[in-house]
Amino acid sequence: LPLGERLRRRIIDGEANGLEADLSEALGNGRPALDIVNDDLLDGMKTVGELFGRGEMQLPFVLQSAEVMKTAVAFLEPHMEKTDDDGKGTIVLATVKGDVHDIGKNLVDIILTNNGYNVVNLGIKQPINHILDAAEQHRADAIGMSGLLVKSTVIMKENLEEINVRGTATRFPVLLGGAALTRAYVEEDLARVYDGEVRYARDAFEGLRLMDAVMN
Ligand code: B1M
Repeated sequence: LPLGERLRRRIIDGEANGLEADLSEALGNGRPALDIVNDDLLDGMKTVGELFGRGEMQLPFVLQSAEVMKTAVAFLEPHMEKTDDDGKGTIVLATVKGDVHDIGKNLVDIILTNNGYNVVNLGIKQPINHILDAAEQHRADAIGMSGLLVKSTVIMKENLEEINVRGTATRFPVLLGGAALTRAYVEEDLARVYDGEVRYARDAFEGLRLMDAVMN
């Protein structure tokens, strides 16, 4: 198989044996680490999601694919481009209550960190009071919430309402991302609910652009 296809298959099959050799080969061919993530690895995860959604793949195998994905990203991370300037701003990042999906959130962390932001990554299943406590404690410039389940889109709405109620001195700008969201739901429906600014990030790079906009 061609290298890109081989990498894609490693994610789908959850096969870590030989993964690092393949990734090294791809890097050796001059491919930027982020392109490998975006073009090959994420494409494999997309297929995993489709197979699982059709009932053609069982959950333990999805978990195995996720583990291989994480190993691959960790291997590639030191090869990603980084800016020299840091301290561009602080964001508190979390996967919302009830949701364990964190691969996308952690990619957002990597991209923002590599581009000069201080990221306070709280992890998964985070209730809004934890997120707000951390945002206040770290004097965050923004809050980022991730969630992949349909029910997480409802949690995000409740979280925005909770930020309104808690009446924090700063109305944190909020970035939302995750596969179950749509731009219209965030920027029309949720924007009506929230007293501050709430924006949708389709991917980690849009997250970076939005964070740059918040800081300007
Ligand atoms: Co889950 N899962 N899963 N799963 N899983 C989905 C989300 C699902 C769509 C699969 C399907 O049915 N086709 C489905 C949700 C359906 C729904 O809600 N209607 C689903 C389900 C049902 C479940 C369980 C309920 C299954 C079960 O137990 N019966 C369970 C839920 C547990 C829970 O959360 N309470 C579950 C569990 C799991 C695993 C643990 C096995 C594993 C997660 C491992 C982990 O993350 N550590 C897993 C996986 C891997 C998936 C799929 C296959 C892949 C997700 C992924 O990592 N994608 C997923 C299918 C899918 O998404 N279509 C699926 C790659 C990742 C890079 O993409 O996170 O979307 P993503 O991030 C993107 C953008 O969304 C964006 O940037 C990233 C790319 O640059 N982004 C942000 C994300 N967050 C952002 C935040 C930002 C900005 C951008 O700023 C704040």
